[in-house]
Amino acid sequence: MPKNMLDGAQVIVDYLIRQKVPYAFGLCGHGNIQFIDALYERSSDIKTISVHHETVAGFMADVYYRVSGQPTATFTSCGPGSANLPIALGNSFLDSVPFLAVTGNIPTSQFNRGAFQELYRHYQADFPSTVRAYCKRVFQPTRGEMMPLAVRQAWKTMVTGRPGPVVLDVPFDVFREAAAEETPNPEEWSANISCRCGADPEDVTKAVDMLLSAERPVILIGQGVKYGGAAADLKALAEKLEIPVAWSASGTGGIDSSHRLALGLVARNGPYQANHAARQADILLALGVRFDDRTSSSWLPGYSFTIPPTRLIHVDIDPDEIGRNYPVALGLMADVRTFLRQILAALEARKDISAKSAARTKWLDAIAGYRKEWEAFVAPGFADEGSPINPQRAAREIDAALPEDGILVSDIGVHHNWLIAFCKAKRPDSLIGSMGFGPMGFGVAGALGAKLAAPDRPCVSVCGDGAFFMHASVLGTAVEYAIPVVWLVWNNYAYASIRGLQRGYLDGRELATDFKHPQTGAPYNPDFAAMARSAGIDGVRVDRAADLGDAVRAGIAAGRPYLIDAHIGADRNPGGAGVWELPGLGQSKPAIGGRYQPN
Ligand SMILES: Cc1ncc(C[n+]2csc(CCOP(=O)(O)OP(=O)(O)O)c2C)c(N)n1
Ligand SMILES: [Mg+2]
Repeated sequence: MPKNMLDGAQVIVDYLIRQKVPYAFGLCGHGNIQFIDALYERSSDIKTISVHHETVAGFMADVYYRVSGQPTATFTSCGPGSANLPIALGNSFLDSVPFLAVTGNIPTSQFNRGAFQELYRHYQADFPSTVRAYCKRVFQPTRGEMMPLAVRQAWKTMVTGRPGPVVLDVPFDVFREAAAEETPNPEEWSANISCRCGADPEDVTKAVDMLLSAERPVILIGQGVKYGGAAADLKALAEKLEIPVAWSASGTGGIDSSHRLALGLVARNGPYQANHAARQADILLALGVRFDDRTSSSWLPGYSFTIPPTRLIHVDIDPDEIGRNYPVALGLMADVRTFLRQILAALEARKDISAKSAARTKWLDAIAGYRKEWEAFVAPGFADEGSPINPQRAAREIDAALPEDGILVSDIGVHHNWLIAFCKAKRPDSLIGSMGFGPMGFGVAGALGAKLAAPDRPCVSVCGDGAFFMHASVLGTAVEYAIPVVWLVWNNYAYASIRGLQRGYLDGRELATDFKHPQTGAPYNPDFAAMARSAGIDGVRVDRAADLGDAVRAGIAAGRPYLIDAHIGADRNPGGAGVWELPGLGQSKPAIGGRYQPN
């Protein structure tokens, strides 16, 4: 290599450092040892975390971003090593979270020869086809000198517009080929690009007119509010116009749940006041929301929404999401925060605002009535002292034990449904979950990424027994890197969310959804607390609701990795005012209220 030349791997690592990436998460293989060597060279500038399953690396990178706003990178080998990654890529892609996945591939000189771990039967070195549907873009530089362009374009694609994970697939020889004398300058290529586009000023006026003329307005917030840093402006608008705010599961925490205007989750398992207000709204201002089936009661009118006659103002950075599922009275491609600031500025010039806000009393009083009905409906669950622990009570105990700045990372399953229904998120990152792809293991591994992103904040993973067993390797990673997270294993001896579907939709024909001892038929699981102890981690078992909060507090106070094996009842699902349909199998029924039919 000519003097002063950086090779392909060095260009990537140097560029990551210039982009202030503090961590690379990954797992070795022959296909990426040269990349790891470049990380070794720069180990005082970027820290390498070696995990025990590639998916864990992706989930850590994902949640690191959700907490810190800083994208990081993963590294995986060729063939199976990188083939373990698409679950994490899909998760981040659907939830619009960026990370750079550096995947190894076979040497270009061996393309299409069927070398060890080459996917070649449709196209040479064909990892890009594997991940095409799972990420925002794939780059595959095939010569060293292509690397500077690939790495800067990959980064820019990842962070601009609607963010998402990008794959940089690097053939073996390209890691070591001479690439450049210096890396591209992030100041020139991505740091100064802003995607904070506003809406057309005429449309801003229309939106203001619609909001001011509304009698029953509701604001619905999604992830765009959280990741767009729009929480403060949202609160300002809600308070200025006295408009109640509901959220999709992805928008949880975009407004403090205990704010007087906060309605709660709109979903099949959402509270009565949130669904019943959203479906009666005359104007619905949707900010950075996707209107997926779980938010929308499977798009069945009258449960979560009734659009039309509700007139929808839908604002999103990605126009593909506007008009995907509901017709719009006003669809605006814009950054949510910029849009909110435009609206707030436009309202300054309007005179009649306080009269309009005061006229909202009737609507807010009606909502207060719905809230009362809901609170009476759920009250018994909070008082249940039974064992195994009532799941609604469990959600409340866990939530109450977390301090103001605590971060709860949820996994996927029935526990997630309970958490999003009953945790009172205070901040945009109080309750983190995977909302689009929903892979088991997200919360098990993601909590490690959260803790690295916020070392001073308590980070608790609440995960199913199924998912924890699937990804129990995280215990080793927490020990090896001294990452003091708390795992609360929501132990119900089953893939309970799916067993619930068999019970609800298939006349109780249960198969392959619970964990049983072969001889006795008794519920079976490994002893998770003992498993943790075998890894050098404190592990405790909890059977009583009254002990759950103390266990969480003790885990947080330990300052070391900690596991709580919590025995929680499986036979309940969180009921709400919405429904969910599995086409062909039927619809669930709302647990409170019915279908709203406008006059
Ligand atoms: C990787 C992956 N495999 C399968 C599923 C389908 N699935 C969704 S929830 C669930 C059950 C999870 O069981 P557990 O972790 O014990 O959580 P629980 O529902 O019991 O709270 C399954 C199998 C999934 N989402 N992700
Ligand atoms: Mg379970």
